[in-house]
Amino acid sequence: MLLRKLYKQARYYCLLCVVYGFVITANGQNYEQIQWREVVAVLKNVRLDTATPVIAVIDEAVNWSVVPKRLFWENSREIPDNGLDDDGNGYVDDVRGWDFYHNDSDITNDGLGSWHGTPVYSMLTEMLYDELQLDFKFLGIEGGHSITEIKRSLEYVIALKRLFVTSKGAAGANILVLNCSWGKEGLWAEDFPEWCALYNTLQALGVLVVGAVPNAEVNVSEVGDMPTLCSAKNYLAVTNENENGYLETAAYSVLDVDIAAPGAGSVTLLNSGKRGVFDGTSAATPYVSAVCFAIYVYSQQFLSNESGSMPSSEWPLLVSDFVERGAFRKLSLQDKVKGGRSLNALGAVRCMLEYFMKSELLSGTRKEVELKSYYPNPVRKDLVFRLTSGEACQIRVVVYGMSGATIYSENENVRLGVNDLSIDFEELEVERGVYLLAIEVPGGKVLRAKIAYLGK
Ligand SMILES: [Ca+2]
Ligand SMILES: [Ca+2]
Ligand SMILES: [Ca+2]
Repeated sequence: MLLRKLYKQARYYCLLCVVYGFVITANGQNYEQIQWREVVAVLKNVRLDTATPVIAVIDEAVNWSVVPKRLFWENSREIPDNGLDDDGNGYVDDVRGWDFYHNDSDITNDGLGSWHGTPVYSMLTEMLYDELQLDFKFLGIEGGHSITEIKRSLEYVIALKRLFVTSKGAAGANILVLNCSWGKEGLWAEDFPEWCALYNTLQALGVLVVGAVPNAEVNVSEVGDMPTLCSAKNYLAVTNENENGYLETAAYSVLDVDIAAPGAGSVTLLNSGKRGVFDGTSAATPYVSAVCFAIYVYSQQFLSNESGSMPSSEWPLLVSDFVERGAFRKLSLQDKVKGGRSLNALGAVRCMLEYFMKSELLSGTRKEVELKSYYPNPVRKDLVFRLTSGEACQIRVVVYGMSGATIYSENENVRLGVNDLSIDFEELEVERGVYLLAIEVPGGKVLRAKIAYLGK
């Protein structure tokens, strides 16, 4: 398996932090960059009464002491540990998925889990269960090493979804999204028509597949990559960007890579049970999968509220359309990804709510600009202040003297996330004294801080 994660040093510090003597430690997933908490605030209170949705994961083993076993789908027609294939699907005792690598029913590697599989499940669990509090199950599958293994694991997903459809929900699994944080480089779609055809079958059954591109600065359209190049409409190829919106040692193509997501600097529960960095395109992919899954689940709810229905094959296209249209369009990605797209969970939800005419759910979710810190205070020369913003926007930074006179006034563009700005008090050529820093932000609010200037 070409697992798409890089071992590398996490950059836990920035230059400013070192200069000013404090350290920022990454401690979670990059929710701010994709506006996930805003999505949670909008969707968490929407009642769901559809059949338990399932997100399938093809990856390495999972550690159930890190990701709870109860979150895993259970095969109701298979009796555990009796050595028999009770449901006659060709797999003996496949109560909780199947391990296509070792060809057995244990997807935990004897309880040990794995360094790649566990954090992929952890990321999805944190987003969908801990944050969104969604009632869902994982279908856990080990596989993805050889092409035969990949095909068999995809066929397993197909069989379970098909059974769910034909039994009208009495058996099988209601699989909506399949996360594949892997792929095979240097291969071409024309050489693997049967492999590519499986994605068309998955689409017919309403399964959206989200997969990783390589952790290398290569153009997948030129060097080959599978299944990225299958060009299946229900397959989203994901690359990895950093907090500045640039690709982070990740593959690209404006023809074949659908979206970037902030895998770089991502922290989640590792196989050890401790929090740590899990990054690369393998981490970028679960962000997109989780957003797609949430969009899919709530879209189905909204449609069923209208007593509407839609052919299965249309669902993956509707969901990916919301995610693609709602994405940020970044200049930094315009030569790297289709449309310069970067995952924006709130943007995707906004598209969904507009489509279902539920935009009123969005009211009050605008994420405001906040003043997080300013230092040093008192100041001799450069005053540095840190703002966070829920969207790219323009602000006005003003410094007033205590008499009310305007000493300094500039418009600044802030980007989504953390912004460090500074003012050189020495250049203002003012007397020692107390000044007021005022930051005018969209919506009419003004953020204020008193600054003591020590003079030259
Ligand atoms: Ca079986
Ligand atoms: Ca059995
Ligand atoms: Ca096993």
